[in-house]
Amino acid sequence: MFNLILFGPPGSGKGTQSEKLIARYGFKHLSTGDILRNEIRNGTALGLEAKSLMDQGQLVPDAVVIGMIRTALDQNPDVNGFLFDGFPRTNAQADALDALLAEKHTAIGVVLALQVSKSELIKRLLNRGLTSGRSDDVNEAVIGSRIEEYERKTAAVADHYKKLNKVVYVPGEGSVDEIFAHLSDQIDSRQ
Ligand code: B4P
Repeated sequence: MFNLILFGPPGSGKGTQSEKLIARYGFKHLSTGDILRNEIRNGTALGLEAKSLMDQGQLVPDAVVIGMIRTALDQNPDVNGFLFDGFPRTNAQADALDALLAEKHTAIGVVLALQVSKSELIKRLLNRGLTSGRSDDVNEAVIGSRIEEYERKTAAVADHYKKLNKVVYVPGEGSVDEIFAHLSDQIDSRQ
């Protein structure tokens, strides 16, 4: 089993590249953002709680997303590997993920960290907001809060995995196919 984390700030291309990676490698895609948006669409209590936080650009509580990931891991016992997209976003989430994978006698193989400048992130998210219908993409102040949350709480997750020698930085600017080629090279060299 080979598990990877696609890591980076909001708008760095995690969702975009995940689609291509699951098509090529057959990973099971686990995007906490997608799971949360699905809960919102279905009008669940969890979705309602998440929506108000997401609309302000804040993170959803750790216990909520860790519970979601625990359920998803239990529901997929026979996959070749997981691609974690947008998770973990805090050190508490990273500790929980390591423990959940250890229970299943597996671990994170590599953390691929996309590097994109702040101005490019803002440009991409505002651009996506024109068509995505995502309320967290239309307002520059909310986009700013999401980037601040990343700097305050999520950037440290890279340090957690650096101590384990698992982080590889990949340029996140350029064409989608160029970036995909860099990511694929990293995966191919480990499988
Ligand atoms: P996510 O759904 O994870 O969304 P994201 O960070 O905004 O998006 P992503 O990085 O995947 O977007 P992409 O670059 O692909 O999170 C949304 C919210 O959910 C969070 O703010 C938080 O509230 C909550 N949440 C999620 N997970 C959580 C967790 N674990 N803990 C707590 N809260 C959590 O796409 C951006 C745009 O860039 C697209 O329009 C794309 O077309 C474009 N793009 C991509 N690559 C490009 C390229 N190479 N060149 C030009 N444009 C490109």
